[in-house]
Amino acid sequence: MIEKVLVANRGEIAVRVMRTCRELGIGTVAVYSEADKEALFVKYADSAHPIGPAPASQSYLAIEKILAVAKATGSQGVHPGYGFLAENPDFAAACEDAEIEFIGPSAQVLALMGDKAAARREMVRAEVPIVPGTTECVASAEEATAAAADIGYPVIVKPSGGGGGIGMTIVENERDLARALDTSQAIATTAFGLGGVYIERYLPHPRHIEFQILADAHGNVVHLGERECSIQRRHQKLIEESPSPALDEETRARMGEVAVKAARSVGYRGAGTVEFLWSEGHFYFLEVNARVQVEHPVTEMVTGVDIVAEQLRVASGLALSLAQNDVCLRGSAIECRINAEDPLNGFVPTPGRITGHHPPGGTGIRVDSGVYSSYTIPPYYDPLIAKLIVWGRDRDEAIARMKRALYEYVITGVKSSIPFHQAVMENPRFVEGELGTHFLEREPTLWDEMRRIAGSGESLGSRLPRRTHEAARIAAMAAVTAMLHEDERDRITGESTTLT
Ligand code: MV4
Repeated sequence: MIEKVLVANRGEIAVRVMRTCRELGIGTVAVYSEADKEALFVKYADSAHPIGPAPASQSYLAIEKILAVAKATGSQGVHPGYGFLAENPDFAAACEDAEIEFIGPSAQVLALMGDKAAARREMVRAEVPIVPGTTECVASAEEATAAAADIGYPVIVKPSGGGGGIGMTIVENERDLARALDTSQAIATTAFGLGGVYIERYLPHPRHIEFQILADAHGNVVHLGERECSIQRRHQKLIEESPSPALDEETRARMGEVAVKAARSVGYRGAGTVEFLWSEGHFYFLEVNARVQVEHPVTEMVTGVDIVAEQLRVASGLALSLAQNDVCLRGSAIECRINAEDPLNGFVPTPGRITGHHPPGGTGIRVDSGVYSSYTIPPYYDPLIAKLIVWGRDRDEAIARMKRALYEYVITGVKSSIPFHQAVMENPRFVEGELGTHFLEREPTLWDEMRRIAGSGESLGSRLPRRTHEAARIAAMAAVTAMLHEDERDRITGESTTLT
């Protein structure tokens, strides 16, 4: 097994990776930006090394700086977490050149999966169903018009060079196609440096269902069931769960086999996710996420498998610790992403000092977080405070437990998305499992429900003594005010004191 790992990431995922390293007796090395000096992951690591200013381009994306620390510390592996360099083929190749294990798939597989049109061609070859559409980028408006006429409107134009919904344009009819093509190509060029776009049939209100897969270098590939991530806002997932309420046992087995086939066909290694859209009883391959994902804990809760531990085994050349027959899905898990943002004010980010952090506990609760009481959330990165994950024997038990956990969760000093999650847990369509990628747009009453919940004082926090930090601040202010008064009196009487 690898004995020392550099974690090329920050926040909760850096802590998450280091936790497994600690259990396995693997040494941990953190790298951090100037904005993260006080972060939990820096304190957690065996050693921590500054790599530059807050902007990610000068720190968490600076390949040479990170590899210099890896070499200097004798790290045998680099774990990239998610985001930043996680799916960057140049970084994987640079690790390989430096003879350091990149904990993820090969540079070649990363490059293939990063090219969405090429990935679609691979899937056609492997007989994996894709959304009907082109498997090459369209070169001209004429080509696009002909393709869209074949596919049938509405269609969606997608950049081939990147995901996350950036530069995607929905087109209702032929009249709007040429302009949509221009728009998508322009955004794709700016965002990804590649202007190529392809066209798919647009599915109006699909469900987002993804399969977790694990693959080793000995030909073993397994899946750990699915996650449903349909509740999202502007392509940011907010709530994820496993299993999906949409799938029966037979469909799950069929899709799982397809996901394994997809991974096997490209020579995948490590942990990955095969994304599908589910619409009207059919599933279609969307893309592969070649990394550990934010929402991986829901899969860990229903399978009992430590996905990061399997990544570390695979990167060390070992076989997976389990075969498909050993995978057993038990109960139901839900994850709420608790962000530092104000859901009642357009979800604006609310970075700042967390004066109090009291996470929930008890049966079936997991909190993955990179914060602590008195920590200041920097404004430079994504505003995730914590992932709250619950497990129950069935979905109803998981929902009841999530409500209980959200009642217990106390975060003071910054606004959080907790009221949003409380409103969703009360929503009749959510409770029925009627999900889709346009869930929020179709539930305009969620905001009234949130206001009601926020105003009702129905939280443990509202019952606890007033914030001790607040009390201390008021006492300090009172003391300073008293001294200022004293100073004023002294000025008048001609004496002097010094404020200390
Ligand atoms: C789609 C789709 C409908 N049909 N593809 C958005 C993020 C990326 N992972 C895939 N996305 C979608 N792909 C087909 N063929 C619907 C979405 C989608 C979406 C698209 C445009 C604007 C908002 C959206 C919100 C959720 C999902």
